[in-house]
Order: sequence, then C-alpha cells, then structure tokens
Amino acid sequence: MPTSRDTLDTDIVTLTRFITERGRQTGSTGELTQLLNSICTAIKGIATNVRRAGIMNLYGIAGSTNTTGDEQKKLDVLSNLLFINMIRSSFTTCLMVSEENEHAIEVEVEKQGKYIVTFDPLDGSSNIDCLVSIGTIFGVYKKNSDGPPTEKDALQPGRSMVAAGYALYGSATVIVLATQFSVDMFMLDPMVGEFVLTDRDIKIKKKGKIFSINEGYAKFWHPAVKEYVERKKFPQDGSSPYNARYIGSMVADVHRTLVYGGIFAYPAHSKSPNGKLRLLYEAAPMAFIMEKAGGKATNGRQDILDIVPEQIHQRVPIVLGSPDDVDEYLEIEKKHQDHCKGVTA
Ligand code: P6P
Repeated sequence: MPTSRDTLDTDIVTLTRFITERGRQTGSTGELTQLLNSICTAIKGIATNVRRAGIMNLYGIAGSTNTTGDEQKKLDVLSNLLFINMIRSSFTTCLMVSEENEHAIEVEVEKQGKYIVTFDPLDGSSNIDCLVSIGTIFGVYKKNSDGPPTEKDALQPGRSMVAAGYALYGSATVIVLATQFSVDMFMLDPMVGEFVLTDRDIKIKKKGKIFSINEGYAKFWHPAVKEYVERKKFPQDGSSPYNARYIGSMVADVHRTLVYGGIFAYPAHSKSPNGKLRLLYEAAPMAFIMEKAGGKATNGRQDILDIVPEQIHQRVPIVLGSPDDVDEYLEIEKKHQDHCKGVTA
C-alpha cells in the first residue's frame, strides 16, 4: 500500500503559492512575489547545471577572474547570467549588485521596478569540481531615493532589506527564504519541478554544540578569536567540548548552523584585516536570515545589519549563529577591546 510520501500531494504548498498567499495577506502589489518567483526560476536553472556540470563539461575555470580576484568557473559565469536575465525580465528591479560584476548593473528604464537585488550567484565555487555543496545568496532592498538608480542606492544597511535568502545545492536543493514575517524552507521536488514548503517559521537553537571556523588561519587570528576557539575545545566549566565542522562553503556552513545551532565565523585576521566575506551579498543576507530565525550576526563590534556599506564589494568580518553562542563570543571580544583601551574590569 503506497504511503502518503509515495503519492503526490494534491495540495502542495509551493514557493510560488506560499509567497502569493503571503502577498495577498499583506495586500502587497505582487511585485515582490514576481521578483521572488523569477529568482526561484534562476535557482532552478542553476541547480540543473550544478547537477550536470560534470557531464556538460562545466567544471573548470572560465578563464577570467571576478571583481575580487576569484577565478571565475564556467558555472559562476552561467549562474550569474541566469540571475541577471531572470531578474531583469521580472520588471520588478532597477539595480543589481553581483559578486561577479565590478559595477552595479542598472536595468533598462522600460523594465525597471522598485527593488534592488544583491546576489552571489554561486558561492563556494572553489568547491565545484570536488562536488562539495555550493550555494546562491541574495538580498532584496527597495530603492528609497528619487531619480535614476545609481550604485549609491545599493549602499543600504542590511536592516532595510525586505527579503533575503539562499539556495543550497547539496544532497537536496533547498531554498531558505526570510521575509519580514518568518524564515521558511523549501525543497526542490524533482517529481514536480517545484520548490515545496518543508519547514515553516524556522527558529535557531538558543545555544548549539558546533563551532565552524577555518582553523588553518589560527596562526593569524586576533587574541579574542584564539581565546574563543580555545574555550570551545577545552571548556573550563566542565562542559563537553564543541564539535568542529567547517565545509568552506558559506551557504553549507550557515545552513548547518541554522538547522543544528552553534556558531559560524569568518573573522578578520592579520592576513585579511576585513575578513573575506562580502557585506552586501553574503554577510548581510545571512545576517537577515539569522536574526529573523532568532539568531545573531555581528562583525565583533556591531550587528552586521546595522553596518552602512561604503562600497558594493566591501568585505566584513562575520560571526553568526545561536544567540547564546554569539553572545559568548562578544563577551570575549569586549574584554579584549576594553583591554586594548586600557579599561580594567
Ligand atoms: P576559506 C568560498 O570560496 C567562500 O567565499 C565562502 O563560501 C566560504 O565561507 C569561504 O570562502 C571559505 O574561505 O578561506 O576558509 O577557504
């Protein structure tokens, strides 16, 4: 006798249905729904190409580098074009910022809408050729100035985002979408070709048992990071050490942190004074998701979402995850900052 899982649910909540119903509840114009549907289409296209990259000879570099010096893989270029074209043709957006493009992309006047979209079309692409999970990250803002869109319109703090999300091309293809209301997870059902709602209103654990950081940089870490990691590995309060997990693909590391709890960090160190991850299309969207799920995200001194960008590709140190874990990190950071200022407890 087939179980309910074997037969097609005839009332599936797809991503399209979910955002349409949400839009009706809030009396929205439908433009955000249209934009998110276009992003969903781009992600489906990327997922197909990621899954078939080995067969379609899409591995390997495209022979160029992106704005921040990373070698562009063939899949990077293809994913970027998919995002740009799907968003441009959604008639909802006036400006785009992509990791793959040095300058902001202005949409032609006749296709402009009120939104600004920042995205990393294929994050973690250095992992593509060895089949490690990779992802897409995006953030959606509203243009809040008069006149034609300029790069300055994209320099908004993450707290002004209207939506943010990521796709993870892992053992399943997942979209995690955060809006002002909640964080919800959708899985691509290959049988239907739609993203289907699997987890509503996701909340991160208050405290986890996993820390995620690239210990290969331990030699270059600042004292606060060294002390924090030492405390996770050799706890002085009789508790068990944390597990170490680091995939080296931000979307995969952040998704595990969201689902299992714990902390992910890409801090500044003496070789990368501003860290490696970019504010506009990596750190800020992930911070938006984390805060909506009850977590925290900081650069060690202030919330990621309160940082006002100064240029579209700026890097930022980031520590995010379960609120108690991030608070513990911040206590250590504050102690070291006070020490540097000569403040005694
Ligand atoms: P490292 C992948 O290249 C990436 O941009 C992020 O996805 C990931 O979190 C980070 O870099 C890994 O960097 O220096 O630890 O290899």
